[in-house]
Amino acid sequence: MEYPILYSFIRCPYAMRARMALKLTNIRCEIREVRLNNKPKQMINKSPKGTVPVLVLENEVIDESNDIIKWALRSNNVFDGNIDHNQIDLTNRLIELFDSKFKYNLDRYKYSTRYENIDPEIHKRKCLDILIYLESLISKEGWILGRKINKLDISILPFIRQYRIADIEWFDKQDKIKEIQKILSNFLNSDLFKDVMYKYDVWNENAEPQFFPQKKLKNR
Ligand SMILES: N[C@@H](CCC(=O)N[C@@H](CS)C(=O)NCC(=O)O)C(=O)O
Repeated sequence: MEYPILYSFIRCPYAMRARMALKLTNIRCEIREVRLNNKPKQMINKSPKGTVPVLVLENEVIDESNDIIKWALRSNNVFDGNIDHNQIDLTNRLIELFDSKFKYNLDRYKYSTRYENIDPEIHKRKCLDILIYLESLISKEGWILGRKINKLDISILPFIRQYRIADIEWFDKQDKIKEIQKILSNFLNSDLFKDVMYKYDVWNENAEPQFFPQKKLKNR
């Protein structure tokens, strides 16, 4: 197997964070763009739980986005030195907060018709409260906790992006999350984000392999 295989879906925030980690660590993959309503059997054979992203290695299948990030950083920890050691705990706690509480409320706000007896406005507000808390921790140096991009940025900005998309005009007017608006806007305009949002054809077993990242890499 020359390259790892990444099953991915362009708009999935978990797949986005995995693609960013692979891009930043300069790891090239064969990318298989999937649709969630038509998952390829090859993916399900490797990971029966049926979520993306899935990274298939020679002797291992990694099907949790946080584990893909961990694996990518093991070979090339590009974030080392980007934050103070005492911020590592905070980073992990914030990722956990977004993966659990923020995501829970985001789903009930954004996809409210999928749930019974809920008020999307309550969940919109709960997400905003989490963002106001995050705002109080922001470094004002460019990224969430410092001058350089970090695991926290790639892990949670895709979810904040989704929250914004649900009501862009409203989000952009919120004056208690001004730093988050700035960071998100820089993120959406970054080359990194553009590269990970490159539109690949949906994979099928007869198609020519497609590779991620698109651009030729320097070190591999
Ligand atoms: N905990 C998983 C969650 C991944 C996840 O839930 N991905 C969604 C797409 S954003 C998915 O594949 N859902 C399956 C489906 O909708 O059928 C991870 O971090 O990788």
